[in-house]
Amino acid sequence: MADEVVLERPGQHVALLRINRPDAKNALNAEVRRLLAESLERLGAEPETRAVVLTGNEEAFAAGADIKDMAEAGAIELMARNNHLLWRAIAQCPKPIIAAVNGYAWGGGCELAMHADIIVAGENASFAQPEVKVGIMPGAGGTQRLMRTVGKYKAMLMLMTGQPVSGLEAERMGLASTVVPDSEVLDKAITIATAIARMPPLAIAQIKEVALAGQDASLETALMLERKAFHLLFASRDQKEGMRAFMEKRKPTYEGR
Ligand code: CO8
Repeated sequence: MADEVVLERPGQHVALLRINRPDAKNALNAEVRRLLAESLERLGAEPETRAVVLTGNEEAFAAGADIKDMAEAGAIELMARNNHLLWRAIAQCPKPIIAAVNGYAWGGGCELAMHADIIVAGENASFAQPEVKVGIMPGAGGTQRLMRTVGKYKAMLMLMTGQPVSGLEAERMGLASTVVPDSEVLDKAITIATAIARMPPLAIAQIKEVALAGQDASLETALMLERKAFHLLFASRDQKEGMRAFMEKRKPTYEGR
Protein backbone atom coordinates (compact mmCIF):
# COMPACT_ATOMS: atom_id res chain seq x y z
CA MET A 1 0.00 0.00 0.00
CA ALA A 2 1.33 3.46 -0.90
CA ASP A 3 2.07 5.81 1.96
CA GLU A 4 -1.09 7.64 2.90
CA VAL A 5 0.91 10.76 3.80
CA VAL A 6 3.82 11.57 1.51
CA LEU A 7 6.71 13.85 2.44
CA GLU A 8 8.36 15.93 -0.28
CA ARG A 9 11.00 18.66 -0.18
CA PRO A 10 10.01 21.30 -2.72
CA GLY A 11 12.68 23.80 -1.66
CA GLN A 12 15.33 24.65 0.85
CA HIS A 13 14.00 24.44 4.42
CA VAL A 14 10.46 23.70 3.14
CA ALA A 15 8.66 20.40 3.71
CA LEU A 16 5.49 19.36 1.89
CA LEU A 17 3.08 16.83 3.39
CA ARG A 18 0.59 15.41 0.92
CA ILE A 19 -2.42 13.40 2.08
CA ASN A 20 -2.67 10.49 -0.31
CA ARG A 21 -5.94 8.56 -0.16
CA PRO A 22 -7.38 9.55 -3.53
CA ASP A 23 -9.93 6.70 -3.56
CA ALA A 24 -11.50 7.97 -0.36
CA LYS A 25 -11.32 11.70 -1.11
CA ASN A 26 -8.45 11.85 1.37
CA ALA A 27 -10.75 10.98 4.29
CA LEU A 28 -8.76 11.01 7.51
CA ASN A 29 -8.53 7.44 8.73
CA ALA A 30 -6.48 6.40 11.75
CA GLU A 31 -3.35 5.84 9.65
CA VAL A 32 -3.49 9.28 8.02
CA ARG A 33 -3.99 10.98 11.36
CA ARG A 34 -1.14 8.97 12.90
CA LEU A 35 1.19 9.80 10.01
CA LEU A 36 0.27 13.48 10.06
CA ALA A 37 0.91 13.73 13.80
CA GLU A 38 4.15 11.78 13.58
CA SER A 39 5.42 13.75 10.58
CA LEU A 40 4.62 17.12 12.10
CA GLU A 41 6.25 16.14 15.38
CA ARG A 42 9.40 15.13 13.49
CA LEU A 43 9.44 18.17 11.18
CA GLY A 44 8.69 20.40 14.16
CA ALA A 45 11.84 19.19 15.87
CA GLU A 46 14.31 19.28 12.97
CA PRO A 47 16.18 22.56 12.43
CA GLU A 48 16.47 22.16 8.63
CA THR A 49 12.69 22.42 8.26
CA ARG A 50 11.47 25.99 8.68
CA ALA A 51 7.99 25.82 7.11
CA VAL A 52 5.55 23.04 6.25
CA VAL A 53 3.01 22.97 3.44
CA LEU A 54 0.08 20.63 4.01
CA THR A 55 -2.03 19.60 1.04
CA GLY A 56 -4.21 16.95 -0.56
CA ASN A 57 -4.96 16.63 -4.27
CA GLU A 58 -7.01 18.56 -6.84
CA GLU A 59 -10.28 16.92 -5.72
CA ALA A 60 -9.90 16.93 -1.99
CA PHE A 61 -7.79 18.43 0.73
CA ALA A 62 -9.65 15.97 2.98
CA ALA A 63 -13.38 15.11 2.92
CA GLY A 64 -13.55 14.64 6.66
CA ALA A 65 -12.82 11.97 9.20
CA ASP A 66 -13.32 8.50 7.75
CA ILE A 67 -17.00 7.79 8.32
CA LYS A 68 -16.46 4.06 7.72
CA ASP A 69 -14.01 4.03 10.66
CA MET A 70 -16.56 5.34 13.11
CA ALA A 71 -20.04 4.48 11.85
CA GLU A 72 -20.54 1.55 14.22
CA ALA A 73 -18.27 2.70 17.04
CA GLY A 74 -19.53 3.35 20.55
CA ALA A 75 -18.73 6.33 22.75
CA ILE A 76 -16.26 4.47 24.98
CA GLU A 77 -14.45 3.02 21.99
CA LEU A 78 -14.15 6.49 20.46
CA MET A 79 -12.91 7.88 23.74
CA ALA A 80 -10.32 5.08 24.02
CA ARG A 81 -8.91 5.96 20.60
CA ASN A 82 -7.52 9.17 22.14
CA ASN A 83 -7.62 10.93 18.79
CA HIS A 84 -7.26 14.27 20.50
CA LEU A 85 -3.63 13.42 21.24
CA LEU A 86 -2.94 13.18 17.50
CA TRP A 87 -4.74 16.46 16.82
CA ARG A 88 -2.83 18.05 19.67
CA ALA A 89 0.46 17.00 18.07
CA ILE A 90 -0.60 18.85 14.92
CA ALA A 91 -1.77 21.92 16.85
CA GLN A 92 1.47 22.03 18.81
CA CYS A 93 3.82 21.89 15.82
CA PRO A 94 6.10 24.87 16.41
CA LYS A 95 6.84 25.38 12.71
CA PRO A 96 4.56 27.47 10.51
CA ILE A 97 2.05 25.32 8.61
CA ILE A 98 0.55 26.51 5.34
CA ALA A 99 -2.51 24.58 4.15
CA ALA A 100 -2.91 24.45 0.37
CA VAL A 101 -6.58 23.65 -0.17
CA ASN A 102 -8.17 22.44 -3.38
CA GLY A 103 -11.46 20.57 -3.50
CA TYR A 104 -13.20 19.35 -0.36
CA ALA A 105 -12.08 20.54 3.04
CA TRP A 106 -15.04 19.09 4.85
CA GLY A 107 -15.56 18.03 8.45
CA GLY A 108 -12.23 16.87 9.85
CA GLY A 109 -10.64 18.24 6.65
CA CYS A 110 -11.86 21.76 7.43
CA GLU A 111 -10.73 21.23 11.03
CA LEU A 112 -7.32 20.13 9.77
CA ALA A 113 -7.04 23.23 7.58
CA MET A 114 -7.89 25.35 10.61
CA HIS A 115 -4.91 23.79 12.44
CA ALA A 116 -2.70 25.55 9.89
CA ASP A 117 -1.37 29.07 10.38
CA ILE A 118 -2.05 30.19 6.83
CA ILE A 119 -4.65 28.83 4.41
CA VAL A 120 -4.25 29.20 0.64
CA ALA A 121 -7.54 28.30 -1.01
CA GLY A 122 -8.37 27.54 -4.61
CA GLU A 123 -11.31 29.53 -5.93
CA ASN A 124 -13.36 26.35 -6.21
CA ALA A 125 -12.27 24.80 -2.96
CA SER A 126 -15.14 23.79 -0.70
CA PHE A 127 -15.07 24.31 3.06
CA ALA A 128 -17.77 22.79 5.26
CA GLN A 129 -18.58 21.34 8.65
CA PRO A 130 -21.22 18.83 7.48
CA GLU A 131 -21.06 16.55 10.55
CA VAL A 132 -24.60 17.48 11.54
CA LYS A 133 -25.85 15.79 8.38
CA VAL A 134 -24.56 12.43 9.60
CA GLY A 135 -25.93 12.86 13.10
CA ILE A 136 -22.91 14.23 14.92
CA MET A 137 -21.02 17.48 15.35
CA PRO A 138 -17.41 18.56 14.83
CA GLY A 139 -15.04 16.82 17.23
CA ALA A 140 -11.61 18.14 16.33
CA GLY A 141 -11.97 21.79 17.15
CA GLY A 142 -14.47 22.76 14.44
CA THR A 143 -16.98 24.54 16.64
CA GLN A 144 -14.33 26.46 18.54
CA ARG A 145 -11.86 27.33 15.80
CA LEU A 146 -14.59 28.30 13.35
CA MET A 147 -16.26 30.59 15.91
CA ARG A 148 -12.94 32.25 16.65
CA THR A 149 -12.10 32.52 12.96
CA VAL A 150 -15.28 33.75 11.28
CA GLY A 151 -17.43 34.86 14.22
CA LYS A 152 -20.69 33.52 15.61
CA TYR A 153 -23.11 34.17 12.79
CA LYS A 154 -21.10 32.75 9.89
CA ALA A 155 -19.95 29.85 12.07
CA MET A 156 -23.44 28.88 13.25
CA LEU A 157 -24.72 28.98 9.69
CA MET A 158 -22.03 26.54 8.58
CA LEU A 159 -22.26 24.34 11.67
CA MET A 160 -26.03 24.00 11.74
CA THR A 161 -26.73 23.64 8.02
CA GLY A 162 -23.55 21.84 6.96
CA GLN A 163 -23.59 23.98 3.83
CA PRO A 164 -20.23 24.51 2.15
CA VAL A 165 -18.58 27.79 1.25
CA SER A 166 -16.29 28.17 -1.75
CA GLY A 167 -12.67 29.24 -1.60
CA LEU A 168 -13.71 32.71 -2.70
CA GLU A 169 -16.30 32.98 0.08
CA ALA A 170 -13.89 31.48 2.59
CA GLU A 171 -11.37 34.20 1.85
CA ARG A 172 -14.02 36.91 2.22
CA MET A 173 -15.07 35.43 5.58
CA GLY A 174 -11.51 35.24 6.88
CA LEU A 175 -11.41 31.43 6.69
CA ALA A 176 -8.64 31.59 4.07
CA SER A 177 -5.61 33.87 4.02
CA THR A 178 -5.67 34.18 0.26
CA VAL A 179 -7.52 32.74 -2.72
CA VAL A 180 -6.00 31.94 -6.10
CA PRO A 181 -7.01 29.99 -9.21
CA ASP A 182 -7.11 26.27 -8.37
CA SER A 183 -4.09 25.47 -10.52
CA GLU A 184 -1.93 27.96 -8.60
CA VAL A 185 -2.72 26.85 -5.05
CA LEU A 186 0.28 24.66 -4.39
CA ASP A 187 2.78 27.02 -6.01
CA LYS A 188 1.39 29.91 -4.01
CA ALA A 189 1.61 27.93 -0.76
CA ILE A 190 5.21 26.91 -1.53
CA THR A 191 6.10 30.53 -2.37
CA ILE A 192 4.71 31.68 0.98
CA ALA A 193 6.49 28.84 2.80
CA THR A 194 9.76 29.73 1.06
CA ALA A 195 9.42 33.39 2.05
CA ILE A 196 8.77 32.40 5.67
CA ALA A 197 11.67 29.94 5.60
CA ARG A 198 14.00 32.86 4.80
CA MET A 199 12.92 34.67 7.97
CA PRO A 200 14.73 34.18 11.28
CA PRO A 201 13.32 30.89 12.63
CA LEU A 202 13.38 31.88 16.30
CA ALA A 203 11.30 34.99 15.58
CA ILE A 204 8.85 32.93 13.52
CA ALA A 205 8.53 30.38 16.33
CA GLN A 206 7.89 33.11 18.91
CA ILE A 207 5.33 34.81 16.67
CA LYS A 208 3.42 31.54 16.27
CA GLU A 209 3.53 30.60 19.92
CA VAL A 210 2.59 34.02 21.28
CA ALA A 211 -0.10 34.78 18.69
CA LEU A 212 -1.86 31.44 19.34
CA ALA A 213 -1.46 31.36 23.12
CA GLY A 214 -2.48 35.00 23.41
CA GLN A 215 -5.80 34.33 21.66
CA ASP A 216 -7.02 32.44 24.71
CA ALA A 217 -5.59 34.74 27.35
CA SER A 218 -6.70 38.12 28.66
CA LEU A 219 -5.30 41.07 26.69
CA GLU A 220 -3.05 42.03 29.63
CA THR A 221 -1.60 38.51 29.87
CA ALA A 222 -1.23 38.25 26.12
CA LEU A 223 0.59 41.57 25.95
CA MET A 224 2.92 40.38 28.68
CA LEU A 225 3.61 37.17 26.73
CA GLU A 226 4.38 39.28 23.69
CA ARG A 227 6.70 41.58 25.62
CA LYS A 228 8.65 38.68 27.14
CA ALA A 229 9.08 37.00 23.75
CA PHE A 230 10.10 40.32 22.19
CA HIS A 231 12.77 40.77 24.85
CA LEU A 232 13.91 37.15 24.49
CA LEU A 233 14.62 37.59 20.79
CA PHE A 234 17.32 40.13 21.67
CA ALA A 235 19.28 37.16 23.00
CA SER A 236 19.43 35.67 19.50
CA ARG A 237 22.26 36.03 17.02
CA ASP A 238 19.66 36.47 14.30
CA GLN A 239 18.43 39.69 15.92
CA LYS A 240 21.96 41.11 15.85
CA GLU A 241 22.44 39.87 12.29
CA GLY A 242 19.11 41.29 11.09
CA MET A 243 19.63 44.75 12.55
CA ARG A 244 23.32 44.98 11.61
CA ALA A 245 22.53 43.87 8.05
CA PHE A 246 19.92 46.62 7.84
CA MET A 247 22.42 49.25 8.98
CA GLU A 248 25.15 47.89 6.70
CA LYS A 249 22.73 47.83 3.77
CA ARG A 250 23.22 44.12 3.03
CA LYS A 251 21.03 41.02 3.09
CA PRO A 252 20.92 39.17 6.43
CA THR A 253 21.75 35.47 6.77
CA TYR A 254 19.68 33.79 9.44
CA GLU A 255 20.83 30.66 11.27
CA GLY A 256 18.10 30.06 13.80
CA ARG A 257 20.38 30.87 16.71
N1 CO8 B 1 -15.26 8.99 5.02
C1 CO8 B 1 -15.10 7.82 4.38
N2 CO8 B 1 -15.15 7.69 3.05
C2 CO8 B 1 -15.35 8.80 2.31
C3 CO8 B 1 -15.50 10.08 2.91
C4 CO8 B 1 -15.46 10.15 4.34
N3 CO8 B 1 -15.54 11.30 5.02
N4 CO8 B 1 -15.69 10.98 1.94
C5 CO8 B 1 -15.63 10.31 0.77
N5 CO8 B 1 -15.42 8.99 1.00
C6 CO8 B 1 -15.32 7.90 0.01
C7 CO8 B 1 -16.69 7.52 -0.50
O1 CO8 B 1 -17.33 6.64 0.40
C8 CO8 B 1 -16.33 6.85 -1.82
O2 CO8 B 1 -15.85 5.55 -1.55
P1 CO8 B 1 -16.41 4.29 -2.41
O3 CO8 B 1 -15.92 4.56 -3.80
O4 CO8 B 1 -15.76 3.13 -1.75
O5 CO8 B 1 -17.88 4.34 -2.31
C9 CO8 B 1 -15.13 7.67 -2.30
O6 CO8 B 1 -14.64 8.35 -1.14
C10 CO8 B 1 -15.52 8.73 -3.31
O7 CO8 B 1 -16.55 9.52 -2.75
P2 CO8 B 1 -17.94 9.83 -3.49
O8 CO8 B 1 -18.24 8.75 -4.48
O9 CO8 B 1 -18.97 10.10 -2.45
O10 CO8 B 1 -17.52 11.14 -4.28
P3 CO8 B 1 -18.46 12.36 -4.73
O11 CO8 B 1 -17.61 13.19 -5.61
O12 CO8 B 1 -19.76 11.86 -5.25
O13 CO8 B 1 -18.78 13.17 -3.37
C11 CO8 B 1 -18.27 14.17 -1.24
C12 CO8 B 1 -17.73 13.74 -2.61
C13 CO8 B 1 -19.34 15.22 -1.40
C14 CO8 B 1 -17.09 14.71 -0.43
C15 CO8 B 1 -18.88 12.92 -0.54
O14 CO8 B 1 -17.94 11.85 -0.60
C16 CO8 B 1 -19.22 13.15 0.91
O15 CO8 B 1 -20.26 13.70 1.22
N6 CO8 B 1 -18.35 12.67 1.83
C17 CO8 B 1 -18.60 12.76 3.25
C18 CO8 B 1 -18.27 14.14 3.76
C19 CO8 B 1 -18.57 14.26 5.23
O16 CO8 B 1 -19.67 14.06 5.70
N7 CO8 B 1 -17.52 14.60 6.00
C20 CO8 B 1 -17.62 14.73 7.42
C21 CO8 B 1 -17.31 13.42 8.07
S1 CO8 B 1 -17.54 13.45 9.82
C22 CO8 B 1 -16.17 14.24 10.41
O17 CO8 B 1 -15.32 14.69 9.71
C23 CO8 B 1 -16.12 14.34 11.89
C24 CO8 B 1 -14.86 15.04 12.32
C25 CO8 B 1 -14.61 14.75 13.75
C26 CO8 B 1 -13.12 14.64 13.99
C27 CO8 B 1 -12.83 13.68 15.04
C28 CO8 B 1 -11.76 12.69 14.59
C29 CO8 B 1 -12.17 11.30 14.72
